[in-house]
Amino acid sequence: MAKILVTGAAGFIGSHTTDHLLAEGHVVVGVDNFRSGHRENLVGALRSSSFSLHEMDVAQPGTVAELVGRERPDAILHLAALVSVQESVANPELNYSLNLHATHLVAEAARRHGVRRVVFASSAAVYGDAAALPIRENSAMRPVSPYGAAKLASENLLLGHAAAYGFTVRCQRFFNVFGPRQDPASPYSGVVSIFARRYREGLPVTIYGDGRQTRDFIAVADVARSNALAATRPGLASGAVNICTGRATSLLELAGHFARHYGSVPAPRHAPARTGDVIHSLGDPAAAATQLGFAARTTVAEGLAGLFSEVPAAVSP
Ligand code: UD2
Repeated sequence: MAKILVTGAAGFIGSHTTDHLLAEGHVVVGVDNFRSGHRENLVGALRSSSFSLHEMDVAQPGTVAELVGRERPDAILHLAALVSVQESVANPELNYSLNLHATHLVAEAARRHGVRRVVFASSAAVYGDAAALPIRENSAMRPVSPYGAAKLASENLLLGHAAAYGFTVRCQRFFNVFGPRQDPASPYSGVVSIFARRYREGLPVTIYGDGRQTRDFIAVADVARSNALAATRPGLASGAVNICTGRATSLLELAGHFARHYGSVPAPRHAPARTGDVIHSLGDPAAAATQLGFAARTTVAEGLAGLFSEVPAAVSP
């Protein structure tokens, strides 16, 4: 069993990953500053004697390095981030602090204290507008936002460090992750979390554009499993893989799943397409299968059914 330091442990992906690692019997050292994470996401983990939680900001020099020196983890799973593409456009400086400078501090902590492996939360945003689908890892990388640029720069920073100082880096290029605990609070939250809240409240959703745009939606339980594999699977070389399903779902199909479950909710409204919105995003999952032994198991319908069972379907009459 391994000891894994997870940054962003109280976040959406971080808390599911923490739960998964604990269930597999690993020891987890969690780090979060609760900027976008929530302590409630860790209620299960906090009951485990194999889990400790440290409130700190990974973007503050010295903090992670000091903790890594004390805890000596086998691997670091660096998931702490500014998660909104739109927020990165509005505040590029904060984006580079959280999504690039913090990565440099994590890489340095790994180097100084001899951590053998770093797993990084990268994104399909490194590709930008892909010319051809499905997107493969050797597709052109042309980020179209400060968010995508910082994720790509972080990948390169980590890969350079890993090669120079002899540790392994695994970059996980997440596609559209959805599931329980995804926070719908911001207008830029993930579309599934926004739809879930609106349908639950009996309110119409807004579809930007004609709704024919497609995404590769992957359930957070699958993403957590892929992170555990990247952190603990023996013998991995450094590299980057898509974490996706290889299946496309349009926004109209997505709304259809909700409408079938919630019945009498008003039909979606349409609004102009968002500036910079990618029309089609679909990943090729083959490299993750070869390198990590990972394949997503949950379909969109199954993942949504899990979400629906968490919340009452009844809407006020
Ligand atoms: C996702 C990731 C982002 C980045 C990117 C990579 C989320 C939240 N964001 O951005 O971090 O990795 O992929 O390219 O997972 N939409 C509506 N109505 C709504 C909200 C959204 O129609 O109320 C549309 C939106 O215009 C887009 C699609 O739904 O066409 C997905 O939007 P999103 O914000 O969930 O995710 P995306 O693909 O922009």
